[in-house]
This record gives sequence, C-alpha cells and structure tokens, in this order.
Amino acid sequence: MEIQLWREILEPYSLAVDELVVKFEHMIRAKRQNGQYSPMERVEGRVKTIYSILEKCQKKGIPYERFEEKLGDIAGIRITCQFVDDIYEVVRLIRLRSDMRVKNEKDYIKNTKDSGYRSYHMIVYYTVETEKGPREIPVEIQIRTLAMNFWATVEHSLQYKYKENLPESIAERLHKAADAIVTLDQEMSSIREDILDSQISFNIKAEMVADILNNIQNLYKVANKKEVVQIQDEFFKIYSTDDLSALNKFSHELDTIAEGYRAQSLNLN
Ligand code: 0O2
Repeated sequence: MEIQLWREILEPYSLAVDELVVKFEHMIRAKRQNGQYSPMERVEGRVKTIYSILEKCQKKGIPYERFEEKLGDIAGIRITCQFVDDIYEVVRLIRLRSDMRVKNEKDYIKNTKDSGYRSYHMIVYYTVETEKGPREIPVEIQIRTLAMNFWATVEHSLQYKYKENLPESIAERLHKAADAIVTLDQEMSSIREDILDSQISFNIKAEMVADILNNIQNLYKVANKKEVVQIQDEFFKIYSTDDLSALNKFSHELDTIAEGYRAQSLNLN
C-alpha cells in the first residue's frame, strides 16, 4: 500500500465543506434579511477525522486505500431545522441548486432506522477548484430537526462509548427517547403557525427598532439636537406601548425626516 498523504487528500473535502457552509449560511441570512422565515435554523460542516475514516473502513471491511471511492460522507454538512416540514423544504431547495448535483437520498424520517435514528440524508456532488483543476467532491448533507439532532448526538456518543456492546437497557431507553422525539416533533408542528407568527413579528419589531435608532443617531449629527432628543423621547413612549402599527407609523415618519436631511446635504454639496 502506498503512503497516504492524508492532509493533501482531505484538502479538497475541506474546501467543499467551507464553501457549502458559506452558501447555506448566506441562504439563511438572505431569508431573514427579507423578513422571511428560514427553513434552515443552523448549518455546520465537518471533514471526517482520519481516525473515524479508519474506524469506518475497518467496520465495513473497506481497504484503507479505497476509502475515497467507498465512503460518501468524508465531507459532511448538517442542517438543523425547527420543524419536520422545513426538512422537506430544504430538500426541495437543494434539488433546485445548479451548483449541487444530487447523487442519492435516504429518508430516515419516513423509514426510521432500527436504532430509532431519524434524519434526511442527501449525497450531492459539489465542484471545487483545486490547484490541479476542478474536482467533483461527494458531500453528505444530513437534514434534521433540533429534536432529532439532540437524540442523534446523545446516541452517537453512546455508540462510540460502547461500540457494538450497547447494553440492552440503554438501547431500550434510547428507543423510548426516540418515540418521545417523534411526539415532540409532532406537537411542535401542530403549533408551527403560532410559533412562526411570533418569531416573524419579533424579527420585524427588532429590525424596525434598529432602523429607528440608526436614524435617530444619524439625525443627531445633522439636525437640531433638542428636536432629536424630543424624537427619541417620542420613540421610547411608543416603544413602551408595544403597539407595532404605531411603531411602524413612527418609523415611516422618521424615514421622511431623515430623507429630508439627506436631500438637504446633497443640495449643499
Ligand atoms: P460520523 O461520526 O457521524 O461521521 P450504509 O447505508 O450503512 O452503507 P453509511 O455511510 O453508514 O452507509 O450511511 P448512513 O447509514 O446514511 O449513515 C451515515 C451517517 O449517518 C453516520 O455517520 C451518522 O452520522 C449518521 N447515522 C446513521 N445511522 C445512525 C444511527 O443509528 N445513529 C446515529 N446517531 N447516527 C447515525 P458515521 O459514519 O456513523 O460517523
């Protein structure tokens, strides 16, 4: 067997993970900046450690020198969502991307694994530019709810601790916990609309307040300071009433005042 130059071999996988994390994070930000709900809550990426690669090869009887061809999850992305429906929305969005070619999909939500594991897996091909030219890298994307992720993380560490010898009593408890996770996801889905409404109005209010305070700070530099202090007092009065439409009206009026000063400063230049 030839010497394995691990760092060099794994470098393109690392590049693929880094680029994909940036792209998925951008998708999350773009939605939120538009005041929309993002079906993705969080994204993380990792390249399998050399130790994990060796362990998996040993477990599956794969010759070490063939790990690249045989392991589909050397590069891995994990996307966590709040609700089960969001998972299928993320799958739809990934299928639409022109920079990711879907190789295969496994729905462990509809087909729960014997262990109780639930998650949606996609292997996609993603092209990176390397020193030797473009290279298509397989990347495993795991999409799950926060609750599924909690279960899988705990179960994974127990598997790691006990290897093949997970005590029967622990396996039984894990199955019970997996059932509880299914119930939790169903309960959360049933109040999804209420949760989304409150999250969206929280985001709208937070952005409006940030806009208003930004405008007040800018006006303070150019307008009559006494008047700006009055505007600020007015803001705090409306803010304390928790009346979103009054806050919205105030924000628009302030925009008009700020626009006036901007126009004035343009005329001066
Ligand atoms: P790590 O440490 O997470 O990277 P196969 O279909 O069995 O031939 P493979 O590669 O096992 O092929 O694919 P599969 O079953 O889709 O699983 C790949 C990964 O999914 C695993 O990676 C886990 O991350 C996760 N996974 C699958 N089954 C379970 C499970 O029962 N419990 C938990 N906690 N996670 C699971 P690795 O290689 O285990 O390692």
